[in-house]
Amino acid sequence: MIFTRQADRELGSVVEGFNLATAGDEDFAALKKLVYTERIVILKGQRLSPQEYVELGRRLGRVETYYQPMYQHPEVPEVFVSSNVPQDGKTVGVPQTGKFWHADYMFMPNPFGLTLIYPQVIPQANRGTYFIDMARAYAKLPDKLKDRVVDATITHSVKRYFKIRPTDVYRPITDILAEVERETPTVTHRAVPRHPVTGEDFLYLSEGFGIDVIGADGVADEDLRLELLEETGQLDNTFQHENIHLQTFEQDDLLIWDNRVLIHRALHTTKPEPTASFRVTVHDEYPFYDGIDSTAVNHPAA
Ligand code: 7UC
Ligand code: FE
Repeated sequence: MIFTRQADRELGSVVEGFNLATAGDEDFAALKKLVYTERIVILKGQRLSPQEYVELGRRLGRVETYYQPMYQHPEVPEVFVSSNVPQDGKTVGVPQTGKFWHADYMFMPNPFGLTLIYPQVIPQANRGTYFIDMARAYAKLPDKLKDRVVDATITHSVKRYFKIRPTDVYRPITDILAEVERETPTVTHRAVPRHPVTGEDFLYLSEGFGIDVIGADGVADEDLRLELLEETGQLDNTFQHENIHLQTFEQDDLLIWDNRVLIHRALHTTKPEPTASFRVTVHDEYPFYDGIDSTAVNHPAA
Protein backbone atom coordinates (compact mmCIF):
# COMPACT_ATOMS: atom_id res chain seq x y z
CA MET A 1 0.00 0.00 0.00
CA ILE A 2 1.22 3.47 -0.84
CA PHE A 3 -0.15 6.51 1.04
CA THR A 4 -0.17 9.99 -0.50
CA ARG A 5 -1.54 13.14 1.16
CA GLN A 6 -3.95 15.08 -1.05
CA ALA A 7 -1.91 18.04 -2.24
CA ASP A 8 -2.99 21.43 -0.84
CA ARG A 9 -5.77 19.87 1.21
CA GLU A 10 -6.01 19.81 4.97
CA LEU A 11 -7.80 16.49 5.03
CA GLY A 12 -7.52 13.20 3.29
CA SER A 13 -4.96 10.69 2.11
CA VAL A 14 -5.03 8.56 -1.02
CA VAL A 15 -4.10 4.88 -0.83
CA GLU A 16 -2.99 2.99 -3.93
CA GLY A 17 -2.52 -0.75 -4.07
CA PHE A 18 -4.92 -1.85 -1.35
CA ASN A 19 -6.18 -5.36 -2.15
CA LEU A 20 -8.80 -6.95 0.10
CA ALA A 21 -7.86 -10.44 -1.12
CA THR A 22 -4.26 -10.18 0.08
CA ALA A 23 -4.38 -7.57 2.87
CA GLY A 24 -3.15 -8.77 6.25
CA ASP A 25 -4.15 -7.66 9.74
CA GLU A 26 -1.21 -5.22 9.75
CA ASP A 27 -2.61 -3.55 6.61
CA PHE A 28 -5.97 -3.04 8.28
CA ALA A 29 -4.29 -1.66 11.40
CA ALA A 30 -2.27 0.75 9.24
CA LEU A 31 -5.38 1.79 7.34
CA LYS A 32 -7.27 2.56 10.54
CA LYS A 33 -4.38 4.55 11.93
CA LEU A 34 -4.33 6.58 8.75
CA VAL A 35 -8.07 7.29 9.06
CA TYR A 36 -7.58 8.72 12.57
CA THR A 37 -4.73 11.00 11.55
CA GLU A 38 -5.88 11.98 8.03
CA ARG A 39 -9.64 11.84 8.78
CA ILE A 40 -10.45 10.61 5.26
CA VAL A 41 -8.76 7.80 3.35
CA ILE A 42 -9.51 7.19 -0.31
CA LEU A 43 -8.78 3.65 -1.47
CA LYS A 44 -8.21 3.68 -5.22
CA GLY A 45 -9.07 0.96 -7.71
CA GLN A 46 -11.63 -0.98 -5.69
CA ARG A 47 -13.84 -3.49 -7.51
CA LEU A 48 -15.86 -5.19 -4.80
CA SER A 49 -19.18 -7.00 -4.70
CA PRO A 50 -21.54 -5.90 -1.91
CA GLN A 51 -20.53 -9.07 -0.02
CA GLU A 52 -16.81 -8.30 -0.36
CA TYR A 53 -17.45 -4.73 0.72
CA VAL A 54 -19.04 -5.94 3.96
CA GLU A 55 -16.10 -8.33 4.39
CA LEU A 56 -13.78 -5.31 4.20
CA GLY A 57 -15.89 -3.64 6.90
CA ARG A 58 -15.63 -6.74 9.12
CA ARG A 59 -11.84 -6.62 8.93
CA LEU A 60 -12.05 -3.14 10.48
CA GLY A 61 -14.45 -3.99 13.30
CA ARG A 62 -18.08 -4.68 14.16
CA VAL A 63 -20.38 -3.79 11.27
CA GLU A 64 -23.60 -1.95 12.17
CA THR A 65 -26.67 -2.58 9.99
CA TYR A 66 -28.90 0.47 9.47
CA TYR A 67 -31.98 0.12 11.66
CA GLN A 68 -34.53 0.92 8.94
CA PRO A 69 -35.06 -1.84 6.34
CA MET A 70 -35.91 0.61 3.55
CA TYR A 71 -32.24 1.69 3.41
CA GLN A 72 -30.86 -1.85 3.23
CA HIS A 73 -29.44 -3.50 0.13
CA PRO A 74 -31.93 -6.20 -0.94
CA GLU A 75 -29.32 -8.99 -0.81
CA VAL A 76 -26.85 -7.66 1.73
CA PRO A 77 -28.65 -5.81 4.56
CA GLU A 78 -25.37 -4.55 6.08
CA VAL A 79 -25.04 -2.30 3.02
CA PHE A 80 -26.95 1.00 3.27
CA VAL A 81 -28.04 2.18 -0.18
CA SER A 82 -28.40 5.84 -1.09
CA SER A 83 -29.76 5.92 -4.62
CA ASN A 84 -32.15 7.58 -7.01
CA VAL A 85 -31.45 4.98 -9.71
CA PRO A 86 -34.23 2.39 -10.08
CA GLN A 87 -33.31 -1.25 -10.72
CA ASP A 88 -35.70 -3.38 -12.75
CA GLY A 89 -38.21 -0.58 -12.39
CA LYS A 90 -38.06 -0.61 -8.59
CA THR A 91 -36.48 1.85 -6.19
CA VAL A 92 -33.49 0.52 -4.29
CA GLY A 93 -32.53 2.12 -0.99
CA VAL A 94 -33.44 5.76 -0.38
CA PRO A 95 -32.74 8.86 -2.51
CA GLN A 96 -31.44 12.21 -1.23
CA THR A 97 -29.91 10.97 2.01
CA GLY A 98 -27.82 13.15 4.28
CA LYS A 99 -28.43 16.56 2.71
CA PHE A 100 -27.80 18.28 6.03
CA TRP A 101 -24.80 18.53 8.37
CA HIS A 102 -24.53 15.40 10.51
CA ALA A 103 -22.38 12.54 11.66
CA ASP A 104 -23.86 9.10 11.08
CA TYR A 105 -25.83 7.62 14.01
CA MET A 106 -25.26 10.74 16.10
CA PHE A 107 -28.84 10.30 17.31
CA MET A 108 -28.11 6.80 18.64
CA PRO A 109 -26.70 5.90 22.08
CA ASN A 110 -23.58 4.24 20.65
CA PRO A 111 -22.47 5.80 17.34
CA PHE A 112 -19.75 4.06 15.29
CA GLY A 113 -16.25 5.38 14.65
CA LEU A 114 -15.91 4.55 10.95
CA THR A 115 -18.02 5.27 7.89
CA LEU A 116 -17.21 3.70 4.50
CA ILE A 117 -18.71 5.05 1.29
CA TYR A 118 -18.38 3.29 -2.04
CA PRO A 119 -19.86 5.41 -4.86
CA GLN A 120 -21.57 3.28 -7.49
CA VAL A 121 -23.14 5.76 -9.90
CA ILE A 122 -21.27 9.05 -9.88
CA PRO A 123 -22.96 12.25 -11.04
CA GLN A 124 -21.07 14.39 -13.55
CA ALA A 125 -21.98 17.88 -12.37
CA ASN A 126 -22.23 17.63 -8.58
CA ARG A 127 -19.90 15.01 -7.28
CA GLY A 128 -18.49 14.91 -3.81
CA THR A 129 -19.35 15.27 -0.15
CA TYR A 130 -18.78 18.24 2.14
CA PHE A 131 -16.92 17.72 5.40
CA ILE A 132 -16.10 19.76 8.51
CA ASP A 133 -13.44 18.57 10.93
CA MET A 134 -15.03 19.29 14.30
CA ALA A 135 -11.78 18.68 16.21
CA ARG A 136 -10.05 21.47 14.28
CA ALA A 137 -13.20 23.59 14.34
CA TYR A 138 -13.37 23.23 18.13
CA ALA A 139 -9.67 24.05 18.55
CA LYS A 140 -10.22 27.29 16.58
CA LEU A 141 -13.15 28.52 18.67
CA PRO A 142 -12.60 31.63 20.79
CA ASP A 143 -11.73 30.67 24.39
CA LYS A 144 -14.92 32.29 25.67
CA LEU A 145 -17.08 30.03 23.51
CA LYS A 146 -15.03 26.98 24.47
CA ASP A 147 -15.57 27.80 28.15
CA ARG A 148 -19.33 27.89 27.63
CA VAL A 149 -19.53 24.52 25.87
CA VAL A 150 -16.77 22.39 27.35
CA ASP A 151 -18.95 21.03 30.18
CA ALA A 152 -22.22 21.09 28.24
CA THR A 153 -24.23 18.16 26.95
CA ILE A 154 -26.19 18.00 23.69
CA THR A 155 -29.39 16.17 22.89
CA HIS A 156 -29.75 14.58 19.45
CA SER A 157 -32.68 13.20 17.48
CA VAL A 158 -33.36 12.06 13.93
CA LYS A 159 -36.83 13.64 14.03
CA ARG A 160 -36.02 16.69 11.89
CA TYR A 161 -34.79 14.56 9.01
CA PHE A 162 -36.70 11.33 9.49
CA LYS A 163 -37.94 10.27 6.05
CA ILE A 164 -41.57 9.41 5.55
CA ARG A 165 -41.85 5.79 4.40
CA PRO A 166 -44.32 4.54 1.79
CA THR A 167 -46.24 2.92 4.67
CA ASP A 168 -46.62 6.30 6.40
CA VAL A 169 -48.95 7.69 3.77
CA TYR A 170 -52.25 8.84 5.36
CA ARG A 171 -50.86 8.53 8.89
CA PRO A 172 -51.21 11.59 11.10
CA ILE A 173 -47.84 13.30 11.42
CA THR A 174 -48.13 13.34 15.23
CA ASP A 175 -48.38 9.52 15.23
CA ILE A 176 -45.26 9.27 13.09
CA LEU A 177 -43.36 11.68 15.35
CA ALA A 178 -44.46 9.75 18.44
CA GLU A 179 -43.25 6.53 16.82
CA VAL A 180 -39.88 8.12 15.98
CA GLU A 181 -39.45 9.13 19.61
CA ARG A 182 -40.42 5.64 20.79
CA GLU A 183 -38.11 3.82 18.35
CA THR A 184 -35.18 6.22 18.52
CA PRO A 185 -35.54 8.17 21.77
CA THR A 186 -33.66 11.48 21.95
CA VAL A 187 -30.13 10.78 23.21
CA THR A 188 -27.73 12.91 25.20
CA HIS A 189 -24.01 13.05 24.41
CA ARG A 190 -21.21 15.04 25.91
CA ALA A 191 -20.77 18.24 23.86
CA VAL A 192 -16.98 17.96 23.73
CA PRO A 193 -15.88 14.32 23.81
CA ARG A 194 -12.26 13.22 23.49
CA HIS A 195 -11.15 11.06 20.58
CA PRO A 196 -9.99 7.73 22.06
CA VAL A 197 -7.06 7.39 19.62
CA THR A 198 -5.80 10.90 18.84
CA GLY A 199 -6.72 12.37 22.24
CA GLU A 200 -8.21 15.43 20.56
CA ASP A 201 -11.33 17.13 21.88
CA PHE A 202 -14.06 17.62 19.29
CA LEU A 203 -17.39 19.43 19.26
CA TYR A 204 -20.10 16.83 18.73
CA LEU A 205 -22.82 19.07 17.33
CA SER A 206 -24.60 19.08 14.01
CA GLU A 207 -27.27 21.24 12.48
CA GLY A 208 -29.19 18.14 11.38
CA PHE A 209 -29.47 16.12 14.56
CA GLY A 210 -28.56 18.51 17.43
CA ILE A 211 -31.66 19.56 19.39
CA ASP A 212 -30.54 21.34 22.58
CA VAL A 213 -27.18 22.46 23.87
CA ILE A 214 -27.56 22.15 27.62
CA GLY A 215 -25.16 24.21 29.69
CA ALA A 216 -23.43 23.01 32.85
CA ASP A 217 -26.32 24.66 34.75
CA GLY A 218 -28.77 22.22 33.12
CA VAL A 219 -30.51 24.88 31.02
CA ALA A 220 -30.86 24.68 27.22
CA ASP A 221 -28.97 27.57 25.60
CA GLU A 222 -30.31 28.28 22.12
CA ASP A 223 -27.98 31.25 21.57
CA LEU A 224 -25.01 29.02 22.27
CA ARG A 225 -26.25 26.35 19.83
CA LEU A 226 -26.62 28.93 17.05
CA GLU A 227 -23.26 30.57 17.79
CA LEU A 228 -21.53 27.19 17.63
CA LEU A 229 -23.20 26.29 14.34
CA GLU A 230 -22.25 29.69 12.91
CA GLU A 231 -18.62 29.59 14.10
CA THR A 232 -18.03 26.06 12.83
CA GLY A 233 -19.37 26.87 9.33
CA GLN A 234 -22.61 24.89 9.42
CA LEU A 235 -24.83 27.87 8.61
CA ASP A 236 -22.87 28.89 5.50
CA ASN A 237 -25.10 27.97 2.61
CA THR A 238 -22.49 29.07 0.07
CA PHE A 239 -20.10 26.40 1.44
CA GLN A 240 -17.22 28.87 1.22
CA HIS A 241 -16.44 28.79 4.95
CA GLU A 242 -12.79 27.95 5.56
CA ASN A 243 -13.76 24.91 7.67
CA ILE A 244 -15.63 23.27 4.78
CA HIS A 245 -13.80 20.66 2.73
CA LEU A 246 -15.28 19.24 -0.47
CA GLN A 247 -14.11 15.69 -1.05
CA THR A 248 -14.56 14.51 -4.61
CA PHE A 249 -14.23 10.95 -5.87
CA GLU A 250 -14.22 8.89 -9.03
CA GLN A 251 -15.32 5.42 -10.07
CA ASP A 252 -13.63 2.62 -8.06
CA ASP A 253 -12.81 4.92 -5.13
CA LEU A 254 -13.81 3.72 -1.68
CA LEU A 255 -13.78 6.31 1.10
CA ILE A 256 -13.25 5.58 4.78
CA TRP A 257 -13.64 8.42 7.26
CA ASP A 258 -13.50 9.20 10.96
CA ASN A 259 -17.17 9.47 11.95
CA ARG A 260 -16.20 10.88 15.36
CA VAL A 261 -14.50 14.14 14.40
CA LEU A 262 -15.98 14.67 10.94
CA ILE A 263 -19.47 15.86 10.18
CA HIS A 264 -20.56 15.64 6.56
CA ARG A 265 -23.28 16.71 4.19
CA ALA A 266 -24.30 15.47 0.75
CA LEU A 267 -23.49 17.93 -2.01
CA HIS A 268 -26.51 19.92 -3.02
CA THR A 269 -27.43 18.96 -6.57
CA THR A 270 -28.47 21.83 -8.78
CA LYS A 271 -29.96 19.51 -11.39
CA PRO A 272 -31.21 16.01 -10.74
CA GLU A 273 -28.68 13.44 -11.90
CA PRO A 274 -28.49 9.68 -11.36
CA THR A 275 -26.45 8.99 -8.23
CA ALA A 276 -25.99 5.90 -6.09
CA SER A 277 -23.61 4.90 -3.34
CA PHE A 278 -23.19 2.02 -0.93
CA ARG A 279 -22.36 2.61 2.73
CA VAL A 280 -20.95 0.30 5.39
CA THR A 281 -20.49 1.44 8.97
CA VAL A 282 -18.15 0.00 11.57
CA HIS A 283 -17.53 0.14 15.31
CA ASP A 284 -13.76 0.06 15.81
CA GLU A 285 -12.20 -1.46 18.94
CA TYR A 286 -12.35 1.82 20.94
CA PRO A 287 -15.32 3.27 22.80
CA PHE A 288 -16.93 6.06 20.77
CA TYR A 289 -15.79 8.30 23.62
CA ASP A 290 -14.81 7.59 27.18
CA GLY A 291 -17.90 6.58 29.14
CA ILE A 292 -19.84 5.02 26.26
CA ASP A 293 -20.36 1.26 26.38
CA SER A 294 -18.86 0.21 23.05
CA THR A 295 -20.75 -3.09 23.09
CA ALA A 296 -24.15 -1.39 23.50
CA VAL A 297 -26.66 -2.40 20.82
CA ASN A 298 -28.24 0.70 19.30
CA HIS A 299 -31.58 -0.48 18.15
CA PRO A 300 -32.80 -3.71 19.68
CA ALA A 301 -35.37 -4.93 17.15
CA ALA A 302 -38.51 -3.08 18.08
O1 7UC B 1 -32.03 9.56 4.89
C1 7UC B 1 -31.12 10.00 5.60
O2 7UC B 1 -30.68 11.14 5.44
C2 7UC B 1 -30.53 9.10 6.67
C3 7UC B 1 -30.22 9.81 7.96
C4 7UC B 1 -31.47 10.29 8.66
N1 7UC B 1 -29.46 8.98 8.88
C5 7UC B 1 -28.18 8.53 8.51
C6 7UC B 1 -27.34 8.13 9.70
O3 7UC B 1 -26.62 7.14 9.64
O4 7UC B 1 -27.34 8.83 10.68
FE1 FE C 1 -24.22 10.38 6.44
